[in-house]
Amino acid sequence: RQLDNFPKDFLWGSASAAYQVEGAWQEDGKGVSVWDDFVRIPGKTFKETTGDVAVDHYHRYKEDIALMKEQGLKAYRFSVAWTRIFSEGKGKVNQSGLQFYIDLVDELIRSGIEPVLTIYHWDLPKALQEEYGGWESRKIIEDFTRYAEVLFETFRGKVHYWVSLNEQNIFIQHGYLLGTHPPAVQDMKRMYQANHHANLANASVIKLFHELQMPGKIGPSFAYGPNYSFNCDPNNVLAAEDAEELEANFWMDVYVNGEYPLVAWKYLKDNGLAPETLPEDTQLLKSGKPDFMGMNYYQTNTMAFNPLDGVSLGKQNTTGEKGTSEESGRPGIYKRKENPFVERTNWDWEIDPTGLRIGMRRIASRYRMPILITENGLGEYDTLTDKGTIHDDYRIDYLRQHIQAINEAISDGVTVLGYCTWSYTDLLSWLNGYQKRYGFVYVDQDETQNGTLKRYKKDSYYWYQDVIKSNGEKL
Ligand code: GCO
Repeated sequence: RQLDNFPKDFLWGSASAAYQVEGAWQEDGKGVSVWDDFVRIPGKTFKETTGDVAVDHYHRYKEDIALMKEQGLKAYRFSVAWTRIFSEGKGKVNQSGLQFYIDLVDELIRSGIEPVLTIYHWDLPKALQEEYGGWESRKIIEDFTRYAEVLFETFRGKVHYWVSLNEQNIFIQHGYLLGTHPPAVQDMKRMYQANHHANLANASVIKLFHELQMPGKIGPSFAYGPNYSFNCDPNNVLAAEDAEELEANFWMDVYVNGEYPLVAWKYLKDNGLAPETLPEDTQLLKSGKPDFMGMNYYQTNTMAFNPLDGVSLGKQNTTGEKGTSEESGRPGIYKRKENPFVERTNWDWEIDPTGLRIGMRRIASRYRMPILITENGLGEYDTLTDKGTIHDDYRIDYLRQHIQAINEAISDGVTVLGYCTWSYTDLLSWLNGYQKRYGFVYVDQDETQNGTLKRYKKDSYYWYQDVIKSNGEKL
């Protein structure tokens, strides 16, 4: 089959997040975030790693952007740390914190790189968590909207691509169900309530963006793992549909249509899990429709029927060893199984490029909206040779297959604005420390956080350079 070309203005990008790269956790008036706090609780992260220094992007952003420019990168997705703008989450703007992002954006623009700004990538101000329980209170809506407004005013006309919330489904489920992210709660009822407020906050910010007639586009980044049925047993097919309803449509339907999906809502009601809502909520949710769907893609989920006395939550694999993820699911509905048809990474993540194409088609046909791939990449161990090179052919293979899948999705009729690999430089993996590397640029930061922080280009850096130059022809 003859594939379509990538669009001429396709954004060949790469991504990062403030807490994972910046460091400088107490500099220039920055306040404390829930993550600054959480990583200090013994046993929460791999070998107690923190983002205090991370890869020191705060001081080395010029060097990092110079590498992007040399590579020919078209777009760089980064996030703003809320606590640099408002140290306590609200009140008076901290000008020196804001200045860092003004300088960063200016440097990107000077280098011909389109900034893609993520407003929230999980680093909630600790002050708001303490004052009113963060996402568990409706007060968050006003504070989050004010914070976004400052960014809109500051970067109007400079930043044209905005991501509202990054992976709401992940930070909510890890924070309130699995307990592996702050605030480390394990309570489904509270989870759905916090999630409802996040939906409202998200809609409020998108609504404001449109009211202000901001030039550009805004959308959330959803961590989408399309659900497969384990086989053609109708009970397993139903399980996969239920998983799609409760784990995917449950978020994306609200973003796009302002309404929870039918089957999921009934399930929540019947199980006493439905969030409290106000009559005016629907109107707000409906007035915050995104311009695109940001899709973070790593893997798919294979689902089978789960009996009432079956598995519930599984343990998260943070050890870095293969085969340590346990089955997990919802009793009476579905459970996750290993997919026998795909390979796995060293962190037990399934490698499934076709799943990316399937997910993109589902989004495009259900919501009729353009997609920006805001994350996709391979977390692996890398070896720095004596010559200062890194031969990461496994990463090249991974990215090549996924770009191919995007090309196929485009040829299927999906509108795609761009592709941001995760990540640009190596960075802190929230729970896996610095050994799990995703970047094109290797950073000498070891497990004990005693690296030189020196940057080295991996083989994938040069490979992506050619991909960009040829607009996806040379894979
Ligand atoms: C990790 C994760 C992250 C996420 C990203 C989500 O290893 O910690 O893969 O890097 O992909 O932060 O938006």
